[in-house]
Amino acid sequence: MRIYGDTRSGNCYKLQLLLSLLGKTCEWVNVDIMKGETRSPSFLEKTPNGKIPLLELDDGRVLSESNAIMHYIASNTPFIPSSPYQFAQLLQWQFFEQYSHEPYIAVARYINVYLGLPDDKKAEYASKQAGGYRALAVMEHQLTLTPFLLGDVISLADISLFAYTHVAHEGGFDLAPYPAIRNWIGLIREQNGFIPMEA
Ligand SMILES: N[C@@H](CCC(=O)N[C@@H](CS)C(=O)NCC(=O)O)C(=O)O
Repeated sequence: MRIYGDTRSGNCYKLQLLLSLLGKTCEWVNVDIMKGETRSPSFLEKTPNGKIPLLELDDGRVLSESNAIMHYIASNTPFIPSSPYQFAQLLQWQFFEQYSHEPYIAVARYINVYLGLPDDKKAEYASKQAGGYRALAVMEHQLTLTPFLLGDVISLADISLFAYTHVAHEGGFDLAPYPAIRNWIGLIREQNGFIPMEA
């Protein structure tokens, strides 16, 4: 099993963090998105959508989409709740992450960290702030009620949302007004097997 990824990408870090929390390892193949390596013919042959992370199994089958890959890696572990309601809540947070959080916070971070906030991207960067803060408010609401997103126990929902939330400042987001989120970030950092995102 191998993962094609970029260590600065939150979507890829989700998998590195999950594997480490589970005490598992996996071959890592570095893909440089800034050099266009996700658009090379050989990579597109593996995955026509041309995105990382990509999981490749030993028999050649592949899986894309970070949150789907997490379900494969964590199957039959406590990171996926067995109750149907809690399982649906897990999906709820992962769909929220992809539609209401990542497109704002991760994209603002990409414009700043990867592209260096060029003048022609400043308007797009600014346009991401309101949506990002809306997503943070939704998380803050839940995390004032429960220590983790699904309740008392860490799950894939927390890993999916931790990836870009803990580096939200790199997209211009100030976490100071979100004490419950900051507490939750601390709880995740205290988990056995936690590894930081590579700079
Ligand atoms: N929804 C996808 C998003 C994947 C994604 O946007 N990956 C970015 C890096 S974080 C990428 O591959 N960008 C390069 C490209 O689009 O060519 C997931 O969760 O895996």
